[in-house]
Amino acid sequence: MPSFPPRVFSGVQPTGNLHLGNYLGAIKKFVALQATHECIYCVVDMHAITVPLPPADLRANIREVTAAFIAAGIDPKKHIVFNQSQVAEHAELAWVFNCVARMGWLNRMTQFKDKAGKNSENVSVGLFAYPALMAADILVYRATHVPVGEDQKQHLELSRDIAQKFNNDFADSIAACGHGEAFFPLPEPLIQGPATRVMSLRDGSKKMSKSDASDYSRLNLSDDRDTIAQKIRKAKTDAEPLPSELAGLAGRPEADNLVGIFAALAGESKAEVLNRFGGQNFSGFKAALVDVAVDALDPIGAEMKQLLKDSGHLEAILNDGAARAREIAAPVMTAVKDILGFVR
Ligand code: AQP
Repeated sequence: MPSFPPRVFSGVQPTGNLHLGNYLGAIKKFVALQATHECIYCVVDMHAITVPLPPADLRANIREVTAAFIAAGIDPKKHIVFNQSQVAEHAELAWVFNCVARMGWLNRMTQFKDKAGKNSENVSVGLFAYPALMAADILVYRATHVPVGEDQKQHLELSRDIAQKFNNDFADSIAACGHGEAFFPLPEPLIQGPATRVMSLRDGSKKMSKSDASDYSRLNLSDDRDTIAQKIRKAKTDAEPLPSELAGLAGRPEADNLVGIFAALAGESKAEVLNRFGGQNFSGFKAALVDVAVDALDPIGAEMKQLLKDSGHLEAILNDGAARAREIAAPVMTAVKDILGFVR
């Protein structure tokens, strides 16, 4: 496989209730990667319509995710922040990938099974085809690195399979069109750290999620100090004190989750957190967790509120980002058409 210039791409769905899991699993890493990589961050609104969403909510959510990106520290001038539907090449390449990906591959996607549940005959075709669109999002920029939470690992593997199959199926044409041995890189997931899968505050076996009916299951980026404090105080725990060693977290999903959240927010390892709090009961630990959570989230929430007062400014950021994203995506899509044999 030839080497491709490093480029980061990732996205967040504008489906409302942006939460601590989205922040620690994705957005915080987006911010850090800006120092070392060229980054493209996308509000993936076309993914958001795979489930029913009222247009007014979608519009508000797109602004909310944009505001969260900027408030968390993404620089839209140095890097690219844009909205997926404003760059038509995502949809164009997704169709090509629908014809590259195999039904059997998509049938194995656990997120589809979770989201469709018993209702799989009635969910949208888009929900099923979601991972092919996600592959197009990444590969239309020939991105090499994708920071995501643990839940997206399987979709990333599928993106690599699609890229590999395209490179294999069209190898002769790729070479004949002057693109060498491979047209698409195999994108690498970036999933590290203590909070790659933040769990619900109400149930340590369930992922913290935007769609959980209970607002107490998550810390939203828009929560104020009092709400953050109240949700942490009410978070489910067990009756034992915190262990001093990592092994003591086994079989204690709620304790493990809160320690992981503390570690990620404080920039420590879970072992360091246990070193400090091992043997203590949850009330002292939760009070310290409130402090680190408020320190990390409150400035972001406050800045989001400010930014959301000026939707014109947020839209200008998205328009500028879309124009710059298109400059990268359009020649990639033109090359894909030539490789496929489309007549332009
Ligand atoms: N609980 C989580 N822990 C760590 N990372 C998470 N992410 C989501 N939940 C967690 C990461 O956040 C990024 C954006 O996610 P998304 O909005 O595109 O979609 P999602 O994974 O479907 O998010 P939700 O919050 O769970 O939404 P619903 O309830 O609609 O399913 C991704 O990198 C994701 O890994």
